[in-house]
Amino acid sequence: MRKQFRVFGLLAFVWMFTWANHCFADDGYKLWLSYAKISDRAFAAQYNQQLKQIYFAEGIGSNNVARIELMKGVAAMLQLTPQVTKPGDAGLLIGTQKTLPASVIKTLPAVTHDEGYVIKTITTNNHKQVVIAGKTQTGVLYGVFNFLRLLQTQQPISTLNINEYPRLERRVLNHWDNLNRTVERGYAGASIWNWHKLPGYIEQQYIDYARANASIGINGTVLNNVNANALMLSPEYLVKVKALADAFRPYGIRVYLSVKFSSPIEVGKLKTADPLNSEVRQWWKDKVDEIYKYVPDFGGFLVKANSEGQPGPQAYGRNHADGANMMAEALAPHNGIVMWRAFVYDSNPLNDRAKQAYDEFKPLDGKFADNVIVQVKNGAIDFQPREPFHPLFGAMKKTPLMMEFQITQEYTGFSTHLFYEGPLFKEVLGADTYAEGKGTTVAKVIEKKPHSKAVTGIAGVSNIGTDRNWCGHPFAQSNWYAFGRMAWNPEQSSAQIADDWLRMTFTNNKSFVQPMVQQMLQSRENTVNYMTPLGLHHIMGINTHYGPGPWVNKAERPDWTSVHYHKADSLGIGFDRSSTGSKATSQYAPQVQQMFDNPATCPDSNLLWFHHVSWTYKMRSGKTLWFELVHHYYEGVDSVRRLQTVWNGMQGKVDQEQFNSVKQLIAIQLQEAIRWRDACVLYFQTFSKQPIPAGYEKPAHPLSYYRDQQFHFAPGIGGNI
Ligand code: GCW
Repeated sequence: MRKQFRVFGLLAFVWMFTWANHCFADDGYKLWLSYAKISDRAFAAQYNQQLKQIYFAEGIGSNNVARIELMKGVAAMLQLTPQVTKPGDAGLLIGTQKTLPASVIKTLPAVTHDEGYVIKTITTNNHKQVVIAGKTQTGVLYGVFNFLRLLQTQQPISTLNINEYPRLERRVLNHWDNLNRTVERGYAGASIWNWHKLPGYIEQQYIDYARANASIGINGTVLNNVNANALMLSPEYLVKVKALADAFRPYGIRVYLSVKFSSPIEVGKLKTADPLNSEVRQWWKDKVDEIYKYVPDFGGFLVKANSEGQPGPQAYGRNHADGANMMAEALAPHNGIVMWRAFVYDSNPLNDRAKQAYDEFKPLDGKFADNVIVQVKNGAIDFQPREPFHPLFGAMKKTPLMMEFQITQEYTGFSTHLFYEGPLFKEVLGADTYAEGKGTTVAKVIEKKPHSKAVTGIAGVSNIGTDRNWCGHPFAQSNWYAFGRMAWNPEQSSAQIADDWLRMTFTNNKSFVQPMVQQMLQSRENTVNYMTPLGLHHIMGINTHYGPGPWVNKAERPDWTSVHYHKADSLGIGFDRSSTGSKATSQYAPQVQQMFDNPATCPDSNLLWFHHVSWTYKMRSGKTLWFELVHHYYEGVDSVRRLQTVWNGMQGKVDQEQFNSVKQLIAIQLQEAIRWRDACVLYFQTFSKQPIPAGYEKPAHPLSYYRDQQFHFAPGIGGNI
């Protein structure tokens, strides 16, 4: 009997232990806001001391989201419930410039930007106080999140003097979410918008989404796919949009919608959507007035027109400015804006699709209404692992331009590859357009207002879905995070952002953070190497965009094939966009044009983007192009192996569930990297007729094996639903 009890007791213990482990395991849902308890007592002491008493100025009541967040973070990290007190006693004071005591305000620099804030350590009557002061409540919220970040990343508190403001006004996520909850190019489950249960049911995930966005300064969200469904503008859906807008408002987040250009026909039952037709114009005005009744601070429209089969003004002989201005006229009385996309290639397949956006938009420079901003993808083809910066950034001096990055990893390994996008964002934002002389970086172009009423902004195509960890891959969260941080200030370094993110998400343990920052920084180049080195692009599997497909030679349009882009033949490989080819280089300022135009000055990383180069061409390294190409493909795979070794050494330093998740994903990434490498090297070898050099491992299968592989139901296909 006794023995039985003992066995039972032991089993119960084991069960409880497993259960406890399970409960406390980190499944990634908390993102970078995990607020883990600070174990370094000496460090925690200074915060504990300072945060015993907090003063919240008028307007920051117990329902205020900044206050709730602060109390939650402090309780979790410091195990402390601060006392709410009078200004004089407080170690921490929080309020706006108008609501904090004048004696405190006079010690602070003025906050001029609406979303700006200061965090400053001051000394009052011999005791130290920390003040968080915003110009508005949104500024206060951003200040609180910054303060929590200091605590999460274990920064000292004794001499704070932070003065922050966003460099770009509209920092927006673009969801390519369809109404049936599929997500175009989404790799993290279904759409988080549960349209069926809205407006009645507000999921906790909506609130956590808003918190996460506010914590990195994102202040807008376009809820639906740019391949838009006209139903979105029907009262049935607008009431749901209102429910989401109401949930996001306390977090400083505005809602925008993608609209279908032909909505007047589909929803309004008109015969035309011609932007110069007066009935059509009136329909848009009425529709916009109706939207503002639901959502008084509605942000505006995002439009994909005359692109990939989407309707647009060109069907009526009108141009993009005619289309955009019609919507702008309807939105202007409400201070709404139009984000009109420059990702266009519809009409006739041109010899070089990379040129089409410039050709269509450059002549319209200065013709857009004040509240229109043209949204330009970072490169001229389509979110490839590397593209030279889009020539429009140096070409539209009178038109505000908005950057569009793709956070979701359509072309960079879906949600199985560890690909930190910070360096990609940085490379584009830091590229010199020479538009107004040396130093006119893309960041400066988008930050500048070409006219006094211009709006500035940046968009990121979201990688968020219903997966428990939001983004599919634990490290994919870093891309959402980095997008927000860089949207706030493009000058920040990718390394610093990665460092903060790792600390906030996993641990402050240096032996984890330092090597993983290096791996994150390297990860982008790894993928470029095993997918599309030296300026290769658009050689992925057709439609799904999954895996390698350099052999794709048949599609509805020539510019959806791979052979159109790599142009490999017996002489060499690459797309000649120089002055001897498609002349796409002429769309850049003369300094940039000259650099790209000449293979001797064109960086290796973009060589095959701009030039058709002979297999025996001598590269800077001294190797021939063929060997250089092979070397990059192999280096790509080797670097993933190094990543694997580093990660395997992290067991025990991070949560076990997170560790296992990343470990499994890296194993998949490695397999896929090898497939990319072997498929591409074997395929290009049929043209170069040269060997894979000795010392490199031989591909495991013949080329036909890779060509014949099929992948059913790869995620991310969608559109117009
Ligand atoms: O990258 C391509 C994608 C399409 C997408 C399009 C766009 C939303 O393959 O799925 O459609 O770009 O940006 O409009």
